[in-house]
Amino acid sequence: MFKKILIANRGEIALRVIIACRELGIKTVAVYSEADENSLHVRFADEDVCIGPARSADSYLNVPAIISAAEITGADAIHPGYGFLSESAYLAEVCEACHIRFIGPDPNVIKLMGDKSRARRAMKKAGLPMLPGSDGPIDGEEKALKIAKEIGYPVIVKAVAGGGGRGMRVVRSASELGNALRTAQREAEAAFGNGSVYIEKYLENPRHIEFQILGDHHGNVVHLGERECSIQRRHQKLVEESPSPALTDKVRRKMGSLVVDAARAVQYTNAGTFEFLMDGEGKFYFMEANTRLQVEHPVTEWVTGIDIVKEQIRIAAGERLSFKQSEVTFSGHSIECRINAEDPDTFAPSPGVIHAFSVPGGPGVRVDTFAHAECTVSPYYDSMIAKIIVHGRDRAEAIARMRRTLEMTVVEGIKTSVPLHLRILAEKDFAAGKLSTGFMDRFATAPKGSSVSEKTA
Ligand code: MV4
Repeated sequence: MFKKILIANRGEIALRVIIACRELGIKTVAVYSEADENSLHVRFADEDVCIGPARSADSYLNVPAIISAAEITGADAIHPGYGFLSESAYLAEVCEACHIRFIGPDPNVIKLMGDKSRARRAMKKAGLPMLPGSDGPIDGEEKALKIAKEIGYPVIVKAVAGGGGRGMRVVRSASELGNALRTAQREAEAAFGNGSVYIEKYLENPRHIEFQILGDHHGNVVHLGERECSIQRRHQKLVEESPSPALTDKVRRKMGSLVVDAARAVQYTNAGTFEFLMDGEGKFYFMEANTRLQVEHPVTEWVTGIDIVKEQIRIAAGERLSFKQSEVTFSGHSIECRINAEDPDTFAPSPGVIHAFSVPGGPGVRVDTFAHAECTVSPYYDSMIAKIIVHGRDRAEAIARMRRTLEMTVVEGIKTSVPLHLRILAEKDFAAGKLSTGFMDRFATAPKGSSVSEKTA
């Protein structure tokens, strides 16, 4: 087992990894930017190294600085968390060259899944259900028109290097296709330095359902069920839950086994998430695979009782999975609300100093956060300040638990999304489990000053 792990991240996820290391008896190294000197992840790590100025590009994305910090402190492994370098095949390769274990999949698998069009082909071959689309990147408007005509409008143009919604264009008729192609290519080139795009049939208001898997280095792969993440705005998830209200045990077993077979086909190791779109008839279509630990992993941990971060570490150290698929059981219902430092009506970021911070505990409540009274929410990073995760025997109990927890949450000094979450939970469709990626459209961005909830949450 590793003796010392460097955590190449900040905020709540750096703390989450430190928690797993402490329970496993592994020493930790925090890296931090000049903006994070007083953060809890620095306080609770055994050692810490400043890796640069506040800007992410100069610190949390600085591979030489992170590798140097690992070498200086003698860390055996690097956990990248999520975001930042978590899906960087380059970091994984540099780690390999420096004899530092990267806690994540093999660089070749990261590269495969990072190319959304290649991933599509590989996963189709491995047996996952797909929407009709181009078999590779589009070369020229003529071919695009031909493919779009075959699969039928609407279609969606997506960046090969994309994911998370950047460089996408929905096209509803042939007359729009040329412009959409050029715009998507230009956006993709600017955002990723790679202008390649591909085409898929566009599904209106689908559900977003993703399967969590774990694979070890001995050929064992298991799935930990699904998460429903349909409640999102501008490709930022707001509420996630497990199980999905739309799945039966039978469909979970069927989809789970398809995903496990597909992961095995590419020799997938460590933690992974396979994202699907689900249509109104309950049909699934593979969208993309994420080769990192995800923000919303706690809902899966709570319904399965499996500590995903500990498993990632054990797997990276070469241990076998300690359980079989038949030993993975699902119990109750878990919901996560992402609390962001933002205006609940305009969604504008609201960085600053938090003067008071309190989330009630009680049965079935978990809070993953770096926040505390008098801490600073920096404008340099993601606006998420806390994840509130609840568990109940069933979905109704989980919803009631989340509502009472949010009602008793105190955050003073900055605005937060707590009031928005209370409005989401109060929706009839939410209670009924009628979710889709269009759910948030009903909460149109209000003009500034038009709402009573513009006070501090
Ligand atoms: C789609 C889609 C409908 N049809 N692909 C958005 C993020 C990116 N990873 C893929 N996305 C979508 N791809 C087809 N063929 C709708 C979306 C989409 C979406 C997906 C998941 C969660 C929220 C979403 C919000 C808008 C669009």
